[in-house]
Amino acid sequence: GRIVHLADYRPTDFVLERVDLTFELDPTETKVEARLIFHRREGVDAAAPLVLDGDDLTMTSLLFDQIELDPARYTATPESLTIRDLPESTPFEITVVTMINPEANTQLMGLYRSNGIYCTQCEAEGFRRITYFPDRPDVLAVYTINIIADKAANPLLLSNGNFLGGAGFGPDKHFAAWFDPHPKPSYLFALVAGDLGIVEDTFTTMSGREVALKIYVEHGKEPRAAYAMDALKRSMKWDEEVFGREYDLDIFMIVAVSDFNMGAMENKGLNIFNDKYVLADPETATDQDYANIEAIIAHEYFHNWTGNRITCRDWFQLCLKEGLTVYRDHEFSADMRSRSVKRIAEVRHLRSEQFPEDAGPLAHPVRPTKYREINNFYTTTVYEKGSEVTRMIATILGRDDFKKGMDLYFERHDGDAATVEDFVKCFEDASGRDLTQFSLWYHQAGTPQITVSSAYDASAKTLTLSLEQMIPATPGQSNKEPMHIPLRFALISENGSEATASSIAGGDVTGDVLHLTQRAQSFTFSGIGSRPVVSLNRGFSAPVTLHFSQSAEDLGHIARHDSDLFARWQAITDLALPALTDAAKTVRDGGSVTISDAFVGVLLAIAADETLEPAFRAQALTLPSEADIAREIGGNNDPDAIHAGRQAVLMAIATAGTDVFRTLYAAHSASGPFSPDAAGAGKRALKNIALSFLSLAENSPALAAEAFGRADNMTDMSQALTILAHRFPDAEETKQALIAFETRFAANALVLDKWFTIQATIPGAASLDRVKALMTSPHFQPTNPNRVRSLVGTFAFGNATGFNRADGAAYAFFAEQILAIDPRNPQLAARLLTAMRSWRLLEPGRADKARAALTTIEASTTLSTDVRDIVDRILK
Ligand code: BAL
Ligand code: ZN
Repeated sequence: GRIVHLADYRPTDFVLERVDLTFELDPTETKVEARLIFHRREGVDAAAPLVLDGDDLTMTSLLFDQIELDPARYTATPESLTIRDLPESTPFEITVVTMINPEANTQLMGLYRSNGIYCTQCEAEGFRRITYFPDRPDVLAVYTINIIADKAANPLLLSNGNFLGGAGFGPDKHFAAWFDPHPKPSYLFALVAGDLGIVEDTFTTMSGREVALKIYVEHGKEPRAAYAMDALKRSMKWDEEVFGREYDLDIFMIVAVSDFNMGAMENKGLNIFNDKYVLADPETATDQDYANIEAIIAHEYFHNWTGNRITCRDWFQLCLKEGLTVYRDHEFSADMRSRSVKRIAEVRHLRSEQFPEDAGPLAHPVRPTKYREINNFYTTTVYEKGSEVTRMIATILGRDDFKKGMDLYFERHDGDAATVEDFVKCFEDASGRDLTQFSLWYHQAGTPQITVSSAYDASAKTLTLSLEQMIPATPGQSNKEPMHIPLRFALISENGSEATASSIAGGDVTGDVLHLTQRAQSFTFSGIGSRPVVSLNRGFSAPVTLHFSQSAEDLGHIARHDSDLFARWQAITDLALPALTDAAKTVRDGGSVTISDAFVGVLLAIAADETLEPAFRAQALTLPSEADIAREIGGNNDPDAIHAGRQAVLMAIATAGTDVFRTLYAAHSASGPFSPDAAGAGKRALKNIALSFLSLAENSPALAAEAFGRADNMTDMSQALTILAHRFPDAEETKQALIAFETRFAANALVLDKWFTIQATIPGAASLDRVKALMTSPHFQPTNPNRVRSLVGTFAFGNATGFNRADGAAYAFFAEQILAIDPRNPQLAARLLTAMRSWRLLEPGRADKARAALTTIEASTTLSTDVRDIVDRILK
């Protein structure tokens, strides 16, 4: 595919006035008739042809103003339709008929079938697989949709907007008509047809309108949609209260399908979801599943304003809707749950997914300037870093001005296809602040590295904080300008209280936010009576890495006393990381691992502190991951040493803390009635991490086996099974538990995904054979993205020792899988392949083998654009 550049953006030559689509559904021969009314945009050359996008299309008829068009006036290929000699200014109508095969559509883009259900996925460029169209987000039109289908097999016929009516159509068929009054781009089109169960409710909006809410799931699964419905109603209410946004149609529908590339999709009035993010009950869903469902239901709903009412001018602006909507769903979850614990989880995710992306060959700005395949830009940089950039605007402006800026954005751009510049301008206009330098966050890739030192002068009673920012080079960007980095801070006195300066020199400080704007900058705080401990980047106010050599005593002080729980967790992490990197090094050098009593002391004190919420204590006890340690070491990595070192540290903590863990386990084991809320989830998390340490200390599967047998919910059951499988893979108890789990949930594919994942992530070289064996399981379906991700994906992304076995056999296996998946589903294959993006950080032996596997992929002559783009960039 050719490279698309932001600099080449220009509006279309023709304005699309309206769209009428008629679908005659058939599993293999669906007929799509599209009637499109256009007029030439003012000022456009009278000779300019109309060029419509297509992808793999077969056209059977083309009318111009209802009359068959002379073949001399058009050129149709599977990839485009070009029509010449068009009227200079009067509107004209094109009626084009295409034939498509939903059953054969394994890419899951456009119109396809999933478990007998017709459904669509059009973002980013799937609509062109349905009909010829100006398939770009700045072409907004009003759509009328007619659906004709076999009545018995498809009692439900759904599309965007409001239902107009329906009737019988011949002996066996029926039809339904839908009208969406809101102009929208084609990527928000949706159609669903089939036979599904329904869960219904209503929501009364703030202006008193009643909205019908409908969630469609496979028959028999209706009870498992109750939590999603509850999350939807809470989302609707929250968006009214916090952002003043009211829903705008009479009906809001969600459909769960089992074959889906993404998590979910925000089609206007008709969200389509991966069933994994709709279905939940205590027996089958973990606390993490509940949290994900709540967040994703909210995310897609919030898109109705940030994405649909205000959409993107072009795909370079993807963060305009995604970064902002992730920020909104993060805030929603923070309000529904514990804000600090939610923030810790967000930062863990950002560090483990986005930081490696930003530090590797796939690094790109939040607002990229070029792409070869837009599917490959639905990244954690666009989403999660994009959300952090929005959060920083809120931090810099403060709550009131941020709200004014959002209100202005909704008012000024409702109905627009907007840009990042439009968005930022609203905050500048609302606050009077200049955000020019801040905007570099959208344009410069790479995680800023900030070196910090502090000096206290007792006689002058001043504290000087010196900061230096460095933004690493990333592909295509070698020289970076200094950025505007908002750092929340506190100066914590010996007694734990926060010191306030009488004056601050050296830069802009507003409230508790220090604005680092120069490459090197020193801030001097006066009137500080005794040496404080500096707590910096509280709440993770900026997505940066701090290099601040604070002593273990100072970190311990923050860990025990900071009023910001996030900062306490961060201090624990800062104590843990050197212990873990040292342990990896010691293992590699053949030594035996020891860890400091001070660190273990802080950790166990927090574990046992009943004044702290259990979810926070569980987070504190969850040490940095192997990937975190690898990133900290930074290169020449040996995943086996990292794993062994981490295990040794865990064992030392388990041994020292056995009494604490026994007490915690006993205190939180009493199983009251299950409730999926944050408080219940926190208790389960703490109990299960205590179980994990106890199992380690006792070096026995007995406790976990007992917990597995007793579990009355999926969180406890899957945690116990994970401990068994990961710590005692060869124990009889583990074998029994795996069989029991498989047997009990044989009919539930989503639960079996957990069974695949737990086994695919068992550490060690033997896991490759295990994964290969699991691929022959009758439960494994290579055509279903969730199955592939749960087995092959988690092996590649989440099993560092297994995937990076020293002989390179897992890389070779993975390359084969990528080449097998690619012809079926390029998007899935490309996404999986990003698991290899950090291959250059491995020790040379493994890195060579990884390169060899990547080269095998690169050598294929039949790669999709998706995989070609990723493999080329990873190898570059
Ligand atoms: N727009 C793609 C799915 C999502 O981010 O909501
Ligand atoms: Zn989104």
